[in-house]
Amino acid sequence: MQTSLQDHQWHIAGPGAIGLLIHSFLYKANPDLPPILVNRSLQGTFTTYNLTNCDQKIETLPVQWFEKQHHISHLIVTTKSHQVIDCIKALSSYLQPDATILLLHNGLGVQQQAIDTWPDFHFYLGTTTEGAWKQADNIVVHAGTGDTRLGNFTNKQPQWWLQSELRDIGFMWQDNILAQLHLKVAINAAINPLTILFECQNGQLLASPDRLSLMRALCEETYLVLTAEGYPITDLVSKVTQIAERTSANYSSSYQDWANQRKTELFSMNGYIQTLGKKHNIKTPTHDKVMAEVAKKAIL
Ligand code: KPL
Repeated sequence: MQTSLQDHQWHIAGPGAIGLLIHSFLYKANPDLPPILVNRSLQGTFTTYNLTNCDQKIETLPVQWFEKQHHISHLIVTTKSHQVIDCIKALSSYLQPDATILLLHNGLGVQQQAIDTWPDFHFYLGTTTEGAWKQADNIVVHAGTGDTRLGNFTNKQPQWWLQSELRDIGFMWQDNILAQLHLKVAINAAINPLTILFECQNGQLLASPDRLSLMRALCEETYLVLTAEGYPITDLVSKVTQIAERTSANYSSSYQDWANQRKTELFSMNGYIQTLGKKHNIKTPTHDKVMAEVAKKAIL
């Protein structure tokens, strides 16, 4: 008999805004087998949360929390990148030996580390442009509809249910997810640290020649490094400029981390480019300088 999403109980680790948004998609797709949230201790103990969308429609959804007797066969990790490895470690005795794990976080580097550490789990990598934020611990605002794309390291077709059933909750399969993730890192590495350095919204990076020339220098180094790694990104400067224009009123995720005294994810953005630079013997002086400056004010 074929299995489907409806037969899998998903666990979600990292109930931030995106984690709860995915919880709501899964819950609505199959209320009979509701997803389970882990990390109770991190996020309080609410039993329902409100999901509000741009039309101000409010839905109240119930929460089922992880209990120690649960076995985890399907896990979505939406924590910050630096929490992923510890999160999987903490859950490892509950995870089935062949568990399916979707990693949905910013940046790169951690995914490879997870695959190397747990070769028997089936890891999938993803990226989302859904816009969501938390108004309070138990209030999620779905601020903008986006895409969530998934793929894997080997580019092999996924188990059929993942491809067909995750479509129910708006997830799409992406054949070359690594190219997509490298493009995202290249964009983040040119925007995110500069928004902390200049304490500004994304669009304000385009407003002065000094900021623009730093952004260009970051792009040039990133281009060389990613080309050596097999991901040449043509017209990176115009891609970055377009994103900065399109998100001009946004404060980048790293800016928000810094402003809220949280650790940033820059180590898996610019830090990833620096690591690849060392691997390919390509110097990255602008990344080094920018990271050193950011380190004076933010937790990297
Ligand atoms: O992904 C982003 C982030 O803030 O992390 C960008 C694209 C820069 C939008 O703010």
